[in-house]
Amino acid sequence: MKTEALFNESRVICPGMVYLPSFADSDQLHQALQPVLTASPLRQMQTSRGFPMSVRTSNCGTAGWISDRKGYRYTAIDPLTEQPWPDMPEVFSSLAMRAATEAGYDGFRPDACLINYYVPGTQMGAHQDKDERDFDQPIVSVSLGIDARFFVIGPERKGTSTAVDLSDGDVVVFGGASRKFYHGVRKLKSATHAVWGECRCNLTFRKAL
Ligand code: MD6
Ligand code: FE
Repeated sequence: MKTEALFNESRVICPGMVYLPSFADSDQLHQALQPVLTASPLRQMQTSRGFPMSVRTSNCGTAGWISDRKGYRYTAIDPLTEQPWPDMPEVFSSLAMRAATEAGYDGFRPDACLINYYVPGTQMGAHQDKDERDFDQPIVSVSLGIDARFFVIGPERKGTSTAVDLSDGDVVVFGGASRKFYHGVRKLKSATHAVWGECRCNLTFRKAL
């Protein structure tokens, strides 16, 4: 479904990575997220070294991304509840498909949505997303709540970074040449959002399996 564009202008951050400001309906996503988090609550996953991650995480969709002492992978079952991850709400998948199409990636059908919650002072170190099967599929990333500075480096961890300040409702589509670029989120500054409170929620939609 192609709808009227809600954003002011889109921008290519680096080859294959498209920024769609104010593309998402934050209130609608907030509402749809609540039953998901009741079914599969946010939790601090363990890194492979046994440390708790600073962000709190959950998932919805047929596959969910997890981290534990055995490493990173996608599972069909939530290890906390021992039940399948909650279904991906229709408003989530339709938004992700529209954003991918807008960015030039037609036919994207996400099966996994990783939900990350940040509070002020937390960050996400430089990493690559490479646990998915098909790197021809993009990742659609939705920023909700308080602002954060997202950075992207390149195919190597070392090097100069390009930063983008992401606000509530902003979407970044990450694909093509930049699909495996190192990226992360700088330490969040204190702020409060009217709906999301003192936190930032990032939804990343993937075709994992
Ligand atoms: C974040 N995002 O924005 C972290 N990964 O909180 C990611 O790690 C990310 O934005 C893959 C593709 C897009 C992303
Ligand atoms: Fe990532």
